[in-house]
Amino acid sequence: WGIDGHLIVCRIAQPRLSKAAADAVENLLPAYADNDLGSVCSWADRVKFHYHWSSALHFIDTPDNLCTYQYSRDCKDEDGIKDRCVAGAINNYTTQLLSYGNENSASQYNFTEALLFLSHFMGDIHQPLHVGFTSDRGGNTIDVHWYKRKSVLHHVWDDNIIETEEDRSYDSNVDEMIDALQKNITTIWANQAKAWEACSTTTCPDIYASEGIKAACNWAYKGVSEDSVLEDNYFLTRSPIVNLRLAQGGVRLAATLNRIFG
Ligand code: DCM
Ligand code: DCM
Ligand code: DCM
Ligand code: ZN
Ligand code: ZN
Repeated sequence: WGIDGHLIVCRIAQPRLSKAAADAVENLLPAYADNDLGSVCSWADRVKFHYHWSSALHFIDTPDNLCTYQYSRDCKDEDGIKDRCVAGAINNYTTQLLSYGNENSASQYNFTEALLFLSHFMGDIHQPLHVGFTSDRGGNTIDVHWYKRKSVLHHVWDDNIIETEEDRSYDSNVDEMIDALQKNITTIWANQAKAWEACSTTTCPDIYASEGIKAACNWAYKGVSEDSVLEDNYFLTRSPIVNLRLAQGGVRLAATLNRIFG
């Protein structure tokens, strides 16, 4: 996701935290965040170049046209980095944060960075094209038009659909979009939201990634080819999927943090 997608995920998550998790997050956030997780939800994108190793942790490449995900096949050890994909990163930062508060762990990890990475990657794993095909780099090499403007399919899903929805439905105000999604989570999605949280361990990135590649095949790639013009028909049928994935990302980030700090 771009900046707004990540902001939406973190703003949905933070009010859903238990007292224990909210306290831990407040202690771990840098002072300049002013206890607003949303304000640092894109930190991981800004440090990609400085922490070069981290740039491969924002996505998973799956085999072209297979429309399936398997951890052992798709999240390999590469370039000296173990479990190099967004599902591996979620597992690793979850494990780090589970040792927060333990004696002797204080010097081992930077728990602030672990929280910021986990909060960001929980968003990215819910962007369908962050679990896309290998040869097109998750839609980055597919040139399209978004209405009159040049774009690439990956960017349509990171940013364009969200921006168009904000402009059309929320008077260009992202806070209004966040309010609307939060309202849906407690009303029409309330039963589903319980199921989104379910996870027999602390976090379940393999579930999120499997859903992601299915959504990529069924909605993101479907009907799109090089130089496709994507406009109302695509926007109106895909924006509900974007809304769902943003909501799932926020609910699951909160559920994961609640399990970690519970
Ligand atoms: N981004 C940023 N600064 C950078 C690189 C990326 O703010 N130097 C943000 C804006 C992009 C988003 O990251 O919309 C894309 O991130 P990704 O490429 O991980 O989806
Ligand atoms: N930051 C942090 N924890 C760290 C390193 C950085 O909270 N261990 C914060 C301080 C920076 C912010 O992230 O002001 C953005 O980082 P950068 O300036 O590298 O983009
Ligand atoms: N990306 C992806 N899959 C890839 C390569 C990149 O999902 N195989 C994502 C990371 C960024 C965006 O696409 O969000 C742009 O990547 P880059 O900055 O590497 O062009
Ligand atoms: Zn992206
Ligand atoms: Zn990212």
